[in-house]
This record gives sequence, structure tokens and C-alpha cells, in this order.
Amino acid sequence: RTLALIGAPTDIGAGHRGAVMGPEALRVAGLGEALRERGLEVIDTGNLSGPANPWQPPVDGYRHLPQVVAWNQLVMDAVRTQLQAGRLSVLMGGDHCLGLGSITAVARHCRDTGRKLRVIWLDAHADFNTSDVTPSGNVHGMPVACLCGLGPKELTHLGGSSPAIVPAEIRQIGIRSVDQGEKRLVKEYGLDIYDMRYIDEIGMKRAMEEALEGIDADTHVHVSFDVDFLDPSIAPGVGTTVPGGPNYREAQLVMEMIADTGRLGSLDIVELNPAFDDHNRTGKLAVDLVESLFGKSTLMRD
Ligand code: DIR
Ligand code: MN
Ligand code: MN
Ligand code: MN
Repeated sequence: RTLALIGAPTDIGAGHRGAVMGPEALRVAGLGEALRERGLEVIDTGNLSGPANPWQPPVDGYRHLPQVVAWNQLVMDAVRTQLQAGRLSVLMGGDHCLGLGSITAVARHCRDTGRKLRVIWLDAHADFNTSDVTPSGNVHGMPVACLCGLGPKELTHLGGSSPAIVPAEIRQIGIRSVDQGEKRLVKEYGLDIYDMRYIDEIGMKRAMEEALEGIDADTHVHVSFDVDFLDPSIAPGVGTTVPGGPNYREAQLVMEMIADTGRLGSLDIVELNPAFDDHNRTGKLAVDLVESLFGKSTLMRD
């Protein structure tokens, strides 16, 4: 299998500067080499080039909306190009607003090829805010809502039609920070959320079995990996740490169980912020976990 790395160096949707350095930190941590070691052919397509971050306050509930739209268009086109070429796309963000462009392209690819889509959203946050309920105006807190058709037309209709996905196609794992108005929205839309309370009670293995249920040979699995999913004690290199996340072993199990489905078709690695990191420790951990996502295991498995 051939895999394409796509760099999207921007923090346009984030509340802290620094995710703009994410793609290079992943390269420095050896992402490409690690994937080649997994037996994949890896093409690094380089970095997309989009608007700079003007670092402005929100306008009508959104910070940097025109720039967010521009970056997501670039990402959508780049991901679509790679999927159409039969490659597995790996988006190196960049903040999580880019999940919108990436998954819009993936959803379209699935429609075009007659495949089912399952999005596995690994995050501390539900990212289901709207301009009405957002506490920050930061669009990295909104991509799932936009994908489900809730948000400004420029974002909900990025791929032409809306919604790009339906809530039944997404599972969120590791959630432990949902804003007040956002709580009402995720309930209203019926999002399937495996929050930390649930994971504590039933364990990560069973939670993942449930989240992966129904994936079959016709399913395209997309993983959107917000690095703040991980517990801050192992992953300090993100802008918005939330205590009480998955530990190293739980995170490995998540990746290994997704790998076992054999259906991974695309990936986002987002929110890595080297400005908050300790000697790229979080970047290296992300690479370590992605190796497991692509099938690295201690023993030979059948
Ligand atoms: C918060 C933070 N829910 C917001 N969201 C983050 O501003 O909407 N998402 N950090 O990754
Ligand atoms: Mn996120
Ligand atoms: Mn997050
Ligand atoms: Mn595919």
C-alpha cells in the first residue's frame, strides 16, 4: 500500500499558537521512516501553503473564518487527490479545524466508491460547538458539528452538499471536555460518545469493541487523532490539555484494535503543538502510536 503524507502547517482554528509547527515535528520524530518500516511505500507530498494566522478576535462567533475556509479547501483537495490515486492519506496538522476538510474529502470518496464510512474521533473534546454556543470562537472546537451540517454554509457545504457525514458514522473516544451548550447539541444529534467515565467503567477494550462494531470489508475507517486525546502526563505537547485521558497502554490498545480491523483508509494527526512540548516527546509518542495503528505489534499475529 502506498501512503501519502500531507503537511498542513497552520494553527488558524486553535486557541494557542504553535500547531503550525506540527508537520515538521512529526517528520523530525520520524513518521515517514516509521511507516516505511511497516512495509508501506511513503510519499511525503510536502506542506500545503495557505493564509497566515492574523490572530484576531472572533467575528460573529468565529475566529479567522475566511482563513479557516481557505485551509480546509486546500486540505480537502489534497486528501481527495491522494484517495483518488488509491493512496492512504495521512494529514499532518495543524489544528483540528482541518478535520473538516479531510473528512469531507473522505466522505465523498466513500460515496464515489460505494463504501461505508466509519470515523473514529480520538479527542478530549467533542468538537461540536457552533457560533452560538462556542466559548472561544475557535473553529477547532467545531469541525464535527460542521461535518454533521451544523455551522456556517462555507464550512458545512465545503464539499458541495451538506451534511458531509451523519452522526451514525462517527464514534468519539476519550472525551472529557464538553462545553455547556455543546452538551445539549451532542445529545440532540445523538453522537456516539465513549467518554472517559464510560471507559473507566467498562474498560478500553470493550469500549473499542463497541466503537468498531459493524466495520466490514466494505468499510473505510478514518481516524482523526487529536493528540490531546492522550493524558497530559504522557503528551504535554498540545495547546489544550485536559487531565484524565487514556494512558500509554490504553492508547496503544486503541491503535492496535483499529489496526486489527484492517480497514484503515485515512488518518489525521492534529493539534500537536511543539511550543508546549518537551524535546518533541509528544511528537515521538504520536509516531509510536501511529506505528501501532499501522499494525506494529510485539508478537506475530494471525
Ligand atoms: C473548546 C476547546 N471546546 C472550544 N476545544 C478544543 O473552544 O470550543 N478542541 N480544544 O480540540
Ligand atoms: Mn479536536
Ligand atoms: Mn481536543
Ligand atoms: Mn479508500
